[in-house]
Amino acid sequence: MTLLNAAPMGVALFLNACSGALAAPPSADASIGAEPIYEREVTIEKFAFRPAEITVKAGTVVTWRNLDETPHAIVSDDFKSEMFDADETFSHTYAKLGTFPYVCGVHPAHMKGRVIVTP
Ligand SMILES: [Cu+2]
Repeated sequence: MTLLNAAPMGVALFLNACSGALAAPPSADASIGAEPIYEREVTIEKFAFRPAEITVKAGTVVTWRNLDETPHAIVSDDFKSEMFDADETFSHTYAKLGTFPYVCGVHPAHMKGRVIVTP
């Protein structure tokens, strides 16, 4: 007779343990989702930046993707990339407000672009 009483008790404890374990993760996910991450991509194609001018919010990660067979590089007043080859990328985070021109370090005379950073 005591065995019949013991079984439901065990099931109840098991369910409580499960719901307790499931309760924690959703709140953790919500705090991660609260901070948006801005990303923009500029492609390098036929020795040109496309688009040559972009406007982004402060904190945006801009990624240049080289679609040419030739290596290119991004050179700005604030930073300078290594040369990167076909299908490779280089990323820079624009934290400060302003207008930031850049050129290709390999072909500076005719490969120019700029990033405008707004609040
Ligand atoms: Cu170039």
